[in-house]
Amino acid sequence: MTTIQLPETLKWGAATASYQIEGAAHEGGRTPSIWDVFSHAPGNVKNGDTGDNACNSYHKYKEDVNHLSELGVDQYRFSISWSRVIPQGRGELNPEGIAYYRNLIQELLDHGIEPMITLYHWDLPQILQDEGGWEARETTDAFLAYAEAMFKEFGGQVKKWLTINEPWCASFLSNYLGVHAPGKTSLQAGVDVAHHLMLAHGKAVQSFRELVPDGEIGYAPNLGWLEPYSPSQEDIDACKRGMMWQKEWFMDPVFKGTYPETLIQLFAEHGASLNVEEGDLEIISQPIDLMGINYYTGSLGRYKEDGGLFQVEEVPLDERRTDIDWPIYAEGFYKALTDIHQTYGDVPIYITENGACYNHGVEDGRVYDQERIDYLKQHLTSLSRAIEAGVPIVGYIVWSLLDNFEWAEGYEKRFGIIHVNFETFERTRKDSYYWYRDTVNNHSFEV
Ligand code: JJW
Repeated sequence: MTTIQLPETLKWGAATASYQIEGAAHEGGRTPSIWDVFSHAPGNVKNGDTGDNACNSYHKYKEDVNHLSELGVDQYRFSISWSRVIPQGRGELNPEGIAYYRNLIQELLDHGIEPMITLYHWDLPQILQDEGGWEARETTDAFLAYAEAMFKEFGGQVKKWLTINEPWCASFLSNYLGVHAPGKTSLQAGVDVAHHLMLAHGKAVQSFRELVPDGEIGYAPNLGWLEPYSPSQEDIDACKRGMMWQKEWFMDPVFKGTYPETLIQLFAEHGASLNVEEGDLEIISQPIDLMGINYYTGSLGRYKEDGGLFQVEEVPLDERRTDIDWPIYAEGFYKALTDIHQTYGDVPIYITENGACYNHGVEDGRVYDQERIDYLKQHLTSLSRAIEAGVPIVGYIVWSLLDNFEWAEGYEKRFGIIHVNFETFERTRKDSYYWYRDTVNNHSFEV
């Protein structure tokens, strides 16, 4: 046995997102988001699942905070539903929506758990989508107004903030690949949405400095790792191009104030242009206090002439995959973290999401999810190596506290360390919950 020792100073957390857990879609003055509309349209989500009820955390948040408290984590990362707090997208605040988050925050603080708020975790008010959504530049100002209202309401108690979750998913996966809401399939829409999300991020950061001067803010891009299949320059370049879409496209503008030329040209060859106005990149490259990284998967990558936009094909390492079919590649986590540190410097990093999909059910009151424990051990071992290599990692937040609405995959795909029965909303702690509790309390685990 080997003991993997994490620093005593590392912050531990668990994460969720509003549309994935709250339910109560028609309660408390909430209006539909793009995910309500998308999930209710046939064919978009497996089994026709919707977030109407989800985990019912809108009503069960106290029980959830109790589970967090017994878990012993330092932080809880959750997101605010824009449609709940500003039902018309712009303008008036909804007191019932504000009260829900105020109560949740108070409950967390009463249990000694630090809240970390994500402002945009994909659930744009549908009323704004009807006006063009993130393709419209005006939406960045609606976001700014929403962000400012939240900073004013909650900035006194909440000091850790994230603007945008997984901008690659919210732009390209949602507007070019058509997999997530609003389900469009236009590269131009993907490019426009991506830029507007980053502009919205920058605008919010600017105003955060005045409204929450003692707080910390960042964003949470997702990335996978592609390891060249062979040492050939072709494969090396193919992997670089493949990763550029998630890495450089969403990080260069923030840390360098530029977009990668190679990709601008590639998009242009496919008929899409980048529409940047004077001053945009200065806004986007406002210094941030923390960088969120969401990491789940990686592969070998090999050059392929007809391998899509980037001429790369993924060659999974072996047969080990989670139940959502994503290859397990813990080594890629270490490589991604050291690579980002090398490319972008010393910004403090939170792992804002890492976790595994396994669909175990409850047997005699227990959930035997040893596979999830193994996944977490492997990834925390990579994290430990990255910390030893000097990557400034300050926190690790597991995805997810609860099984929940896994977007286009519906409720079938379970990422929680707590099992949820989606008929009764009963929670059952999995073996991984108890393993994570011990790891959090000991700052170490055995492999
Ligand atoms: C890519 C599907 C090819 C969430 C993807 C689908 C194939 C046409 C998990 N992170 O639920 C990425 N998640 O809310 C945020 N991250 O392609 C949190 N990325 O398309 C978790 C899904 C994802 C994806 C899902």
